[in-house]
Amino acid sequence: MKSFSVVALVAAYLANVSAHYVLPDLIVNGATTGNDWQYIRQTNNWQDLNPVTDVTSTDIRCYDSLESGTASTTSVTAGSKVGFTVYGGPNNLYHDGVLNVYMAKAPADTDVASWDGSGTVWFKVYEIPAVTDGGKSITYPATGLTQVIFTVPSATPSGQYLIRVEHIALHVASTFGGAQFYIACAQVEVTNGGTGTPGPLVAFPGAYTGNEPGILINIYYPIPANYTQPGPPVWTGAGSGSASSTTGAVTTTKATTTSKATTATATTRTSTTSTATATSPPASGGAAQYAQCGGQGWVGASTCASPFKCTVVNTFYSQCL
Ligand SMILES: *[C@@H]1O[C@H](CO)[C@@H](O)[C@H](O)[C@H]1NC(C)=O
Ligand SMILES: [Cu+2]
Repeated sequence: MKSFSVVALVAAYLANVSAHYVLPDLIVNGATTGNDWQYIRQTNNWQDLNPVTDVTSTDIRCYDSLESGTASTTSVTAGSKVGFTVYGGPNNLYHDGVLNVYMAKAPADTDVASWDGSGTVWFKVYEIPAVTDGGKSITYPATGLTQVIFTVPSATPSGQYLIRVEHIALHVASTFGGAQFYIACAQVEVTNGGTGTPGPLVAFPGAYTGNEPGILINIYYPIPANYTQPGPPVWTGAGSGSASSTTGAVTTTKATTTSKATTATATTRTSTTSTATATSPPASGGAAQYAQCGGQGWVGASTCASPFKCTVVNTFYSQCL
């Protein structure tokens, strides 16, 4: 958290007794870009770090109802890796829980910076479910992450998007409203996009009722024999058209705010090194540990790298375990 004042740091430190967190910085191709809340909408909990627990509130979308919405938009290449940093006490996704990343395309005539993300417009691009083994144990690969990194599907059409990350902490989720949602929304312009049709689409609020088996759950006893990840299946873009080349070009537009006047400093940084990122499943050797390897609609790799086995988690998701 780079731009916190000392007062804010102390306030945040005091709030840390309950081990909460925020996701304030965008990562583009492995590098943290801009300042805190520059490309990510400042969330209501930027100081107290408290989660959203009401899945029917509009704050389940981007958790920014009390903030003024001054984030900038930065470019990301379709097919490239994008992510969020984690700040809190400690600086990681501390609680046992699961993670989802959704994207939503702003209407063609609307600047994403002034778009609220309402409507049935969100599709899932990434998830990290809990891992179960029939009741002996349950583990959470998302827990402890200091950053969340995922690939923007190369078939994603070019245009302006919100990217919404949610970590669903399940440590007190055994009563209704107990699950804690740690949320952030980034503003990006996807370039070099493809011709896919993202879906299935859901709305926030609307995607969850709070009664889902993966949200209203006692994770301790009895140990869940299986886990159902909340939300629709991941859209990988597999099978859809994608951009002809991946150049790894990054264009960053920084809006530097000085007092009340806004001085827009356009900084264009184009990487000349070709860093074609592998977005398709490995041709040989199979998918990595924890990677998806099957499920309804899945058309990616169905084999796992040794020694992992493709294991059915639910109808929509099989995973290399
Ligand atoms: C486990 O699977 C059963 C049968 O499909 C389902 O009813 C239950 O909700 C699942 N439990 C969780 C925690 O997802
Ligand atoms: Cu907490």
